[in-house]
Amino acid sequence: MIEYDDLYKLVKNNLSTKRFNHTLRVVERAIEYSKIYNVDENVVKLCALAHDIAKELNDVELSKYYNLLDEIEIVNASLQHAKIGSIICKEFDFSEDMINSIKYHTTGRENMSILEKIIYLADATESEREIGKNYVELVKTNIDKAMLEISSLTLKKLLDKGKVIHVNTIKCYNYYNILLGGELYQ
Ligand code: DGI
Ligand code: FE
Ligand code: FE
Repeated sequence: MIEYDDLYKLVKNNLSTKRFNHTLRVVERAIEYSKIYNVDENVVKLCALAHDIAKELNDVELSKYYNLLDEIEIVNASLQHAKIGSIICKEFDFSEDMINSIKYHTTGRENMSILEKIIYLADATESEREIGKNYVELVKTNIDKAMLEISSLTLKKLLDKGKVIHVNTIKCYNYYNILLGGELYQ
């Protein structure tokens, strides 16, 4: 598998300073969560570092992957980087679970692995996320409730803005809502 320092250089070269600094804050948050949930810190660090690797690819680079996108990803730029990033990560010899943590970091999905949840939630709760940063304690104490709260916030924000909703975003929200017995609104 790729070394952290090599991936660090690669990601740094592919992202703006602003986006790279976000990535480093996600790495920090993901390390915090990995300690609580006993997930291999090196694995978590690599996934957090790579999670937005495809965020700033130009249209020509993105177009190489268009045949692999579904009909919602095709029309929505903010969804493409997760799927395309996960394809790029195959080159780093990432495990299936690591690849999935990149693939589903934007939408989430039903029944996520602990690694997938850590990357999704570290991204949403990094220290400069205006609302998300308030959920750090919840992530540490009840990660599934945090999944419900964060996916609910995302869904509301997207609906308010009239965005197209990916089926995985809905599946994620419903899965954690049912898992918790619909407790969010009780
Ligand atoms: O890449 P980041 O900005 O760090 O964060 P992200 O990958 O979690 O999310 C990128 C954007 O994708 C964010 O503005 C929310 C949006 N998003 C998440 N789920 C959906 C979505 N956009 C649409 N249209 N549909 C979704 O289901
Ligand atoms: Fe992202
Ligand atoms: Fe991100």
